Amino acid sequence: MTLDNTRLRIAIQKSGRLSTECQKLLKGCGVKLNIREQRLIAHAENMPIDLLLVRDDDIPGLVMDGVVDLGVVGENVLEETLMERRATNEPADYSELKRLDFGGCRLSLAVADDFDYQGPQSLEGKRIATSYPWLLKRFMDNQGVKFKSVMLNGSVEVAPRAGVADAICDLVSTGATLEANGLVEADVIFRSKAVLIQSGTALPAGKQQIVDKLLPRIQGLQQARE
Ligand code: PRT
Ligand code: ZN
Repeated sequence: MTLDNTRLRIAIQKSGRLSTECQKLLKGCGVKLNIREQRLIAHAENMPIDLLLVRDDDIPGLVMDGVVDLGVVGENVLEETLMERRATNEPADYSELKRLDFGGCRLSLAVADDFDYQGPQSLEGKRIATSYPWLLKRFMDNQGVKFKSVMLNGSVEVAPRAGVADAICDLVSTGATLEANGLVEADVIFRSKAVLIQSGTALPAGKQQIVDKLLPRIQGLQQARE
């Protein structure tokens, strides 16, 4: 399957916490999808829309590089990518079309339940495991606290027990994962929801028309759920 550049390209998470809601959102907008396992691309049957099914971490970059026109991603991943790209002088333009009503979570500092946490200063000189080094650094810089970042892409919550770090900075929704690992939430550093973003460059008229059709439908769907 190939991509036709006259069709609106939307990147969504292939499988994970955002994928079901994203597909529901598109269906709710009247987009008929035929998503097959293992396929990277899905063509809408009734509108000139192609979906790219990818890892969530790749979505902001695909939008900012103009590889896709739209993307749905968590603000946590968006903001982290933005900070990294700005620091490395990579393209970082995009516009936010809509904050969505799913994917809610918070990025929080957490420590072992026997750690005497008196505020971010308690982490001075400590090792903090995270998948979000830029968001963590911004928060700690604002607090004037120096620390060592331990970059982990998964299993962040086991780092303190494994002796790899003194604290963690990870996503939390119910708090069950922290509790199961003997950790307590110490400070929230970022609150996130899923967002719909668009590439920074103007779209050709045909594609823009589709976006203008989708947006009020999304608005309507979200209002109906409120
Ligand atoms: O494979 P791919 O890279 O696409 O997926 P992923 O595993 O990186 O992401 P995924 O599917 O876990 O999450 C996608 C997005 O969902 C995140 O970037 C957030 O914007 C949002 N989201 C909402 C969450 C959570 N809630 C969440 N609870 N992402 C992750 N978690 C994890 C958290 O990391 C921790 O391991 O769930 C655990 C904590 O959950 P609770 O309920 O026990 O507190
Ligand atoms: Zn990911």
